[in-house]
Amino acid sequence: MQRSCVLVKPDGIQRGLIGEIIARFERKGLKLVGLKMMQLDGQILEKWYAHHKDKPFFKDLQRFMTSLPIVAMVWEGVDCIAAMRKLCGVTKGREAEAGSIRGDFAMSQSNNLIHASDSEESAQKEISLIFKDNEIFAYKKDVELHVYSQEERE
Ligand code: 3AN
Repeated sequence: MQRSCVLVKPDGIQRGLIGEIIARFERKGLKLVGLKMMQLDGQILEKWYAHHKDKPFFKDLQRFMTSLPIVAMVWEGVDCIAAMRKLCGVTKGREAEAGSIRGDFAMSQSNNLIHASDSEESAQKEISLIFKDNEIFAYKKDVELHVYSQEERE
């Protein structure tokens, strides 16, 4: 199964949306396999957003993401990365589809509540920046018998 690394960003925590966001992923049928609260530092951020390092908004992004705690999670499911991105909505909150997390709760392009990995490569990089191997849990969840067909589970 595929894994995605998700952050509830500082604005998501300040706005009391941790539970709402987790509930949406749980209801979808995704499996939570790692969870921690932490404060990111500049070093992690530079690696995390290496592709944005030269963008004009990078300094503000770095300040925003390291200013307050975040909640980091690893979720698992079939084609989890694309499914998560749909649930999050597009980057600019005020243009995000109604029904998505950003579409329902965000207006901003920078304060957009949540991060979700955009490819398998970034998911692997992001997970390894934040989680140790023993902080990711492999366990059975019986509801997956109903969430997926047998073919999809294999
Ligand atoms: P997404 O989070 O939807 O994958 P990315 O990877 O393009 O979007 O951007 C990463 C983060 O950088 C966004 N979540 C947002 O906080 C910030 N960001 C992206 N584009 C802008 C922009 N034009 N102005 C300010 N902040 C931005």
